[in-house]
Amino acid sequence: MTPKERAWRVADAPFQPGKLHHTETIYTLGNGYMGLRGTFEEGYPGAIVSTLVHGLYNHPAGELVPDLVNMPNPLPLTIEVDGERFGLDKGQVLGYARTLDLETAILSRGVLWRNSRGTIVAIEFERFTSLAVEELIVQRVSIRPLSGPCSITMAASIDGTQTNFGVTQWGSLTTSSESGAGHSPRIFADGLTAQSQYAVTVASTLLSSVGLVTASEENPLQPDLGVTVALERDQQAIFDKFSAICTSRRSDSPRIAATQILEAASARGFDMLRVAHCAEWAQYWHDSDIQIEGDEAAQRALRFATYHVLIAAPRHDEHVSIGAKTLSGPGYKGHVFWDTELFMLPILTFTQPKLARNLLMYRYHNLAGARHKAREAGFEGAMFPWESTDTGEETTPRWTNPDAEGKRIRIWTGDTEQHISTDIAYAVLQFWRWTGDDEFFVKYGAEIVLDTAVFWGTRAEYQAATDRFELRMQIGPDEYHENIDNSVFTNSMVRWHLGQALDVIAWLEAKHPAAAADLLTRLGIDSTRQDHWRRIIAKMYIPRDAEKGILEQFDGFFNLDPVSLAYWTPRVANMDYILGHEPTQHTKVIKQADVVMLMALLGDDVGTVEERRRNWDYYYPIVDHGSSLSPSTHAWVAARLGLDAEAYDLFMYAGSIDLEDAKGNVRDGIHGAASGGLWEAAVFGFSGLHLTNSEFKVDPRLPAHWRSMSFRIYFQGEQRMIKLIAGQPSG
Ligand code: IFM
Repeated sequence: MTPKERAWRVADAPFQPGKLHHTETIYTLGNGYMGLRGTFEEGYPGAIVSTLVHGLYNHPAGELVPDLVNMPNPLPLTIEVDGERFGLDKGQVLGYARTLDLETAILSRGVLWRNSRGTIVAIEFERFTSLAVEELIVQRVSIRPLSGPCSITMAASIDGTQTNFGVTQWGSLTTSSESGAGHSPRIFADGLTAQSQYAVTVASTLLSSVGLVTASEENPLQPDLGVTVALERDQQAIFDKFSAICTSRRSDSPRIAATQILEAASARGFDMLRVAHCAEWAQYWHDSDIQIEGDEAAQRALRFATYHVLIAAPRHDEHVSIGAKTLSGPGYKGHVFWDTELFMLPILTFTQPKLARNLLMYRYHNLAGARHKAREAGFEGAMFPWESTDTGEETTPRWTNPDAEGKRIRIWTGDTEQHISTDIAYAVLQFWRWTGDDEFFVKYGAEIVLDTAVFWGTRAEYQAATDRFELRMQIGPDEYHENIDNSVFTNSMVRWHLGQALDVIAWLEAKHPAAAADLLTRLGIDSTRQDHWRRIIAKMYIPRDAEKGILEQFDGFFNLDPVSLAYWTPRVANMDYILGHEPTQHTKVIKQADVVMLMALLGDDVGTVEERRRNWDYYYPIVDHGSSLSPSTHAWVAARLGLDAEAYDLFMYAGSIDLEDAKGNVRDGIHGAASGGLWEAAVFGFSGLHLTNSEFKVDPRLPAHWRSMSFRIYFQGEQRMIKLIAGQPSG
């Protein structure tokens, strides 16, 4: 590979079955509408096949929570060479190379395969989920006999038997085929989800450069399009499969919509579809790429991370959001967490503001669910769910699935990990300040910021004995400690949030008095409530050891049992797995950036560099990085504290979580927050991008061997280029 190719490509050769699930995840394709896991066209034993569409949830009977529906699989291509079925677990694989080109979002694979009779063929696969036509999947296979003439049978099918690990989502699912004059035959799977009642059509057509394609419905729920051809040695046969996935979330008749997409795709043909797709990707990269000179590995990791946020970001739909595992696998059932707003959103706010707005609108449209959750818990305002789907209601499961001994663990995050309401407000304010999108803010954003403030105003508890406000029964970012009192992170963020809310009111009243009056009346924010917020701000309790100048992560944290992480080394398993869920709660080991997360978000507001450094010195040695959200945040803060070596190591660690499967769990899907977090570590950490009163500034701390780092951002509607050159100070 050339240096350019190395910086843009993720590849594997030879085939390693042990890495099957890892590579399925990292080779996921997507276009902000659907995610198509990188499984093989011909299948492989044990493969985790997954085709997910944003917003298409269903809550199956007997399951704890809703899940993203695993669609009928549109990928299958069965190839027979002289009657023998091709597969990487069959015959002899003489050559294999697979490449995801991040620049064009095209996955390709070349295989040299010999069947048991000695016939050798070269097979080339290519596929993409079109960025120009979101519902469209494009596949091409070319086959060339190398050892002599042979017969090839190609069958392109839709697998309607696909489930979510054995759980079916369909109330009804039927398959059919259509062979009409003037078009190549088509096959269909039409389904209606059992609980959520979404209608779905998956449709495919197959174009062959040789032979006549016919449809068959011989296999129940697996219709196929087949063609058998006799090829001379070196004669190439090309098969193009186009598939469309349409749902009633977008069209009244998904079947008609899918048919029209296939007709249009067949008329344009593979090459034109590819050109249109690549043109859209070129624009994506023009806006969102970070270029690093002097570090190929970091460059590739950043592009890989950026790619995975971009393929997951909804482009034309403001009623859906990105789940923690994007659309790349079954993890967390497609549920949306704070990962989106605090980790994945910034890259979009700064480089693709229209897409960031879509994601924030998802929260706006789901305010009803947040208000419902607050009311149910006895509060006012809006308390966003810890895990969210298409309804906006809380969808965190209350229990884990039973283990081998039938034991279940209570999951508390849906009840008490409440900081998400402030995290969302933080993201709205960040978006507004950087984009200057007053129209969004006045109409939608302010309502999110203010109604979540209303919630906190009723949630904060006044303790007369100490004359202070407290927040009890919380889970901070460090989920190893549940239902604790006075999380420094949460209390500090809430204090900050209420202060911002008061500023927002003042701004609205000055600039948009009519809108202000309407909003404040609707949300019941009168002067008494505002005075109450001022009291909370003045008297919010923030636990700290004043003598040592260190924040105490929550009440009683300093008295917990110390644990030496060095003792438990080398270690891939998380500490709560090693020590046990309950015992870990009594230790001073933390799951992820917590006080450090606060320092990332609020920077100087948390203290001087020296004060923050003291906190870093205390918390860094006890962090387990048991969550993929942790290393990138640490890298960001380390860079700001001038800890250059740590910053770079943590940055590369964050970059390896998915690319190298550093935590051994990528089979479940991409860690979307680790991807977005890598961009944050580069931009907020290494470049030091920050806002001053009316402009932005950088304060670079580039890793010593980086010659330069360049990127574009949108600031107040205008695209700006930032180029940082090693050794050159810039302010
Ligand atoms: O949101 C995170 C949380 O911070 C740590 N556990 C996993 C969640 C989803 O990524």
